[in-house]
Amino acid sequence: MESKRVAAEKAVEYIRDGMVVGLGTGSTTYWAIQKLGQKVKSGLSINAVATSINSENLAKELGIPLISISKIEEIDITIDGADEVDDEWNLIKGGGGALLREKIVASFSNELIIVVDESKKVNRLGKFPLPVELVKFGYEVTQKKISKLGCVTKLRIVDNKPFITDNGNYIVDCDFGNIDHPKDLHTAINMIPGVVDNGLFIKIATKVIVGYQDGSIVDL
Ligand code: ABF
Repeated sequence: MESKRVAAEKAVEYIRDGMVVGLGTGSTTYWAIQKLGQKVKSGLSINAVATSINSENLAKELGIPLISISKIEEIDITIDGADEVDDEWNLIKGGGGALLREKIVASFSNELIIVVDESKKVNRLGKFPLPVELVKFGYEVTQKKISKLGCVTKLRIVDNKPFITDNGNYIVDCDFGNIDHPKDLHTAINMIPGVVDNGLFIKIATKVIVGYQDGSIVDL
């Protein structure tokens, strides 16, 4: 927890009065949202856009003002987590099931700060199965087409039933093994009819902050 918290709280140091802030999803970003809540209580004036219902509810609990994404043109800084970060800052995200809204919010953001603990840093993506969001209609065939790209796919099941994203879709977790060409794979997956998006985030992070158990951080 310490390594996640120190990375997340370091990211909050970049937030200034008047900013529109993207709130990511997951247990690392949880600490950033907690810190933002404290700073809002001491007078920081921001408007936040959440990447999931969970993060939205946490922000509401902490009194962080929220604004609908339909009301803004751009986001100053988004703070979000990741499941894997490679040396070129390509990411695997979506372990928390929020990849679609995370990618939309990231695409609105002038800066995307990724906060992770040291376990997320990898030389090559792929140890973590790649989450892919797909519509329910014909998902069995869509899932088969994804597996033909060279992976073992598993429909995400939570509490003995298919996980449903905040957008009403399914998630399949795809084990490709090592992903040597993430950009090409990202394109190939998203070309499959029925796929909404996938958890590969290709070089859109503008900063990566890694936290370590001893409380140290590397702010890349
Ligand atoms: C979220 O952060 C998800 O995309 C990703 O799965 C998660 C990482 O989880 P955690 O911060 O809890 O390790 O953005």
